Amino acid sequence: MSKLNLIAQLLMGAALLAGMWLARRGKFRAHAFCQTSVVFLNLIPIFYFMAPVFHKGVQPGLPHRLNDSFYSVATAHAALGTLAEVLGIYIILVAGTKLVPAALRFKKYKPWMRLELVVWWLTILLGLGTYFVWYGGASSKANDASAGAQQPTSSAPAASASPQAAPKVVTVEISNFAFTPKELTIESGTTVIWKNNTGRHTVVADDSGFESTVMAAGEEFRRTFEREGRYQYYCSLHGAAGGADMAGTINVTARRQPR
Ligand SMILES: [Cu+2]
Repeated sequence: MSKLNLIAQLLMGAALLAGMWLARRGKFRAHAFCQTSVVFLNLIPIFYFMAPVFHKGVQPGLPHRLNDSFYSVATAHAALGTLAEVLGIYIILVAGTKLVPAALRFKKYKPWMRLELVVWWLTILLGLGTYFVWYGGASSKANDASAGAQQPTSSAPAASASPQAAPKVVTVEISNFAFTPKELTIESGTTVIWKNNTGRHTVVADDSGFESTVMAAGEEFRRTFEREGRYQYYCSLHGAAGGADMAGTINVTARRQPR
């Protein structure tokens, strides 16, 4: 979805440049159609993809995590993108309709339209930045990290060990937008370590009982489960409470062997 949006945004940015060229050629009707289509088409990815992702993944970290590029680039992109979209609709209303009262209308089209094009393209650049911070660079780094971490992990006690040697630490791997194992059963007193191998993810309990920060590749989050029960959790960037998409479950059973 993020890749599809990236391609769509680049195409729309290119269409706006083509539309500018149409205006220069004096083809104003085609110009108006082109620019108007882009501004309104862009409402679809905004409301169906970007706004929900921002709401779920970025808003919870604001403003205290703005020193992390994951939050700051996305926030700048969202702010400038909102401006670009609102300004675009305003220009369309002034230039193409009589809905805007005289006092609020501009008379010189060119400076406003140029400003809009610049703001729009700056938004695209910040969007590219967001894409690479969120989905790009981190994953290639993570591949190295997970390859290097493979050997020490395999020597750790396995989750399926006999009751006599009940493991006190169990690992859940995070990669390919999934938690592995997705469902894990442990004895109470066991510590679960979530190891993030690729991209940025979080571990958030459905009942808010625990919550990690946004983890970069190579980072981990741990929690010791003392109470028996069923703990559902999800990644706040790629999943949702109730087991949707990127989510998992920890079942905590009674300790089989008293100390
Ligand atoms: Cu995730």
